[in-house]
This record gives sequence, C-alpha cells and structure tokens, in this order.
Amino acid sequence: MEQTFIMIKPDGVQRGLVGEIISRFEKKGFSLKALKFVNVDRPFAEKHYADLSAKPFFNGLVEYIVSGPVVAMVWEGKGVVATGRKLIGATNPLASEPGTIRGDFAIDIGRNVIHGSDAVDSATKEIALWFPEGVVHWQSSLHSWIYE
Ligand code: DAT
Ligand code: MG
Repeated sequence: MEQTFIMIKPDGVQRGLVGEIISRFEKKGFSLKALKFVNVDRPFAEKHYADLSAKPFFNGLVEYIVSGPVVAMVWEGKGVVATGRKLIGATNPLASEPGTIRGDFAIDIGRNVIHGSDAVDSATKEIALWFPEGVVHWQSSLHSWIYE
C-alpha cells in the first residue's frame, strides 16, 4: 500500500506538538511504519530539500531544519500521500484551512511545523533517504475496520 514521508520540524518538536500530530494521522486510520527522533546535519538537510536549492529561502530553510531535533516518520494507507498533504494544509499557514495541522498551529511559512511528501515518487525517494535501514512490516488488527 502507499506510503509517505512525514517529518515534524524543529518548531513542532519544541512546541510540544509531536503527540497531537501523530494522533491526527493515527485517528484518520493511517498506519505508522517507521519513526525516529533525530538531529540532521546540513548536508543531509540540503539533500532532503535538494529540489529547492535554487530558491532564495533555501539557506534559511536548511538552517531551520538543522536547528533542533525532528521526528521522521513513514505513514501508510490508501491515498496517504495526497490525504497526508490535506491533513497538513497549505504551505503558507496563513492560507491553510483551520482544521489542518498548519492551519491550526502555525503562522509563518518558515515555521510551518511539518513536512509531507508531495507525490508518490518523492515519497519513495524521501523514505529511502531517511530510512535506508527500511521500515517495519506489520498490519494493524484494525485493518478490516478501516478498509472495506
Ligand atoms: P511544502 O513543505 O508545503 O511541500 P515546498 O516543498 O514548496 O512546500 O517548500 C518546502 C518548505 O520551504 C516549506 O514547507 C516552507 C519553505 N518555503 C516554501 N516556500 C517558501 C517561501 N516562498 N518563502 C519562505 N519559505 C518557503
Ligand atoms: Mg514540499
């Protein structure tokens, strides 16, 4: 089944939003496949955001991601990439709908609390980058209560 890469950024960790964010993905019915709490270094953050390296905000973005520990996760479920992005909300939190994570918990685009893969192919790349050791294979005993 489809998987996505989700990262709670350093502001989300510092602000005590880890439990709340994990709860939202759990309650939706998505399944946790990998999780780690790590500090990343500059080269790693630059690799994660390589597609944005030409942007004027790239340096500030990398500084932000290395500024404290992050929670890196893999979540699985039907349509999890696109629906995960909906749970997260628009990139600029001032435009994110209330009820989304960024809409409820963030104001500035450079402190938008959470990352989620934007497509199935970028999810595959990001999961390989963050979890080269692989993910946990299991199926929730609630599976048949979530999927028909
Ligand atoms: P998203 O995180 O919603 O996938 P993105 O991939 O376009 O958005 O950009 C990655 C991060 O870079 C984003 O979460 C916040 C930052 N960012 C994007 N656009 C920005 C801008 N115009 N000014 C400052 N930071 C920006
Ligand atoms: Mg993105």
